[in-house]
Amino acid sequence: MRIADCHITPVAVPDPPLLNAAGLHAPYALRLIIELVSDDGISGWGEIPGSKSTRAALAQAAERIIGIDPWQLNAIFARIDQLAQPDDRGATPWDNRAWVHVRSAVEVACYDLLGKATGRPVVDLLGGAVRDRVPFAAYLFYKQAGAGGEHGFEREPTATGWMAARAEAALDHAGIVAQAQAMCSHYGFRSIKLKGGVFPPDAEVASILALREAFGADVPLRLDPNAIWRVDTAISAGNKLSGVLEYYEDPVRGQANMAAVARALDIPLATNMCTTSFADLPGSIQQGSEAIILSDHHFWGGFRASLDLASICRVFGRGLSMHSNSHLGISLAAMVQLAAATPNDLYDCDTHYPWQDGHDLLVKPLQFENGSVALLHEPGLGIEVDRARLAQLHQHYLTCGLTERNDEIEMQKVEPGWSFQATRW
Ligand code: GKR
Ligand code: MG
Repeated sequence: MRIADCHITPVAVPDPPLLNAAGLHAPYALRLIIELVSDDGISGWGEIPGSKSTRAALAQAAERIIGIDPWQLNAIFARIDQLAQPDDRGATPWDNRAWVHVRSAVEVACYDLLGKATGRPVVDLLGGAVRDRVPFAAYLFYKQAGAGGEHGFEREPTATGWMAARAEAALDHAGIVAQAQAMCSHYGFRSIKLKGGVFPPDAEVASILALREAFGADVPLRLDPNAIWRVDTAISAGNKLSGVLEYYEDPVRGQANMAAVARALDIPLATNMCTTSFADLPGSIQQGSEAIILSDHHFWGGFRASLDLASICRVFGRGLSMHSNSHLGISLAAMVQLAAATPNDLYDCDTHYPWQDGHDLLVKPLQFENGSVALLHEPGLGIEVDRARLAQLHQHYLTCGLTERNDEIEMQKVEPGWSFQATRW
């Protein structure tokens, strides 16, 4: 079997006006969909974040892998490595590197292809399942009232039963609690993460305390200010949340700062911003900067790299959770196959999927039940892509005018003069 063709389709998916440390989500989240076609006509799919630079890198890689046997992942990665340029994740909450995403897109699509060619689910190609369902956490966001673009996202009844979660956003603890209740009752989530770094720290601490009061001690809570707090701020907020947070995600920037916060608090620290590559791991272990790493196959470079990370976490006694950006069902299916093959105890994984629910490009979108998604046992990722939907989302891409994620610019549209600060409070 050979890779005979590769199609890369940029898509734009409606996204609500979610706030974070870097500003505001645009009305559309950008993703790249890759389809590898084998010489015997089998398609393998992958999905990654969709910036212009990543698209250019993926197009270069695609040319170099035509004609290779998709089983030869080492040879495929060697070809990608010949092209790869050093790149930087940047200071934003999301990861701006192109080449880790390219490796992930190609590897996931190859695994989907190989699974289909052999009649086995990807999880079997990764060593077999250690769990049959993968639990996820509710992912709460403060929202910007009135933003959200022309498609009138707030009016689309795409996730019936939890419109409250999509209603007015404000610094309103009751609103955050209502969002959590709606999301948990619709999807059955049993843990909750609040995206912070938006309002002054005491306000976000108050939101967490309101969630604790509403949900009780049995529902684990997490807060993620995306690294824009100072060490003293993070320690003082952390002291108010001791015994309340399951983990404290990237309260500050950089391993040395994370280590200082970790030493001062009895709450485990987690990261998807300060330890994000294999090169970062020695520093993390030496300094003790975090107890939990949020893996993400999109930016650790694929399934095998994520399983390598999982092994290192087991050796060094680090916990493992899973990070997410706005995504569609191909990514969700890949996350589920990977989590099912990961032999670590896993914290409930992150997913933005509820914010994209109803806009998916799968013929049969994956379903959440009691907060978890069942592992699909069909060949490959177990999914079928709806080509008409794919074409529609590509059409959104062509008309929406976005080619890069830039939450700062979106924020400036509603608050002129607003600027992203790497450390704000
Ligand atoms: O979607 O606004 C967002 C998040 O802040 C995202 O960009 C982060 O990468 O979810 C992420 C996180 O856990 O830091
Ligand atoms: Mg995070």
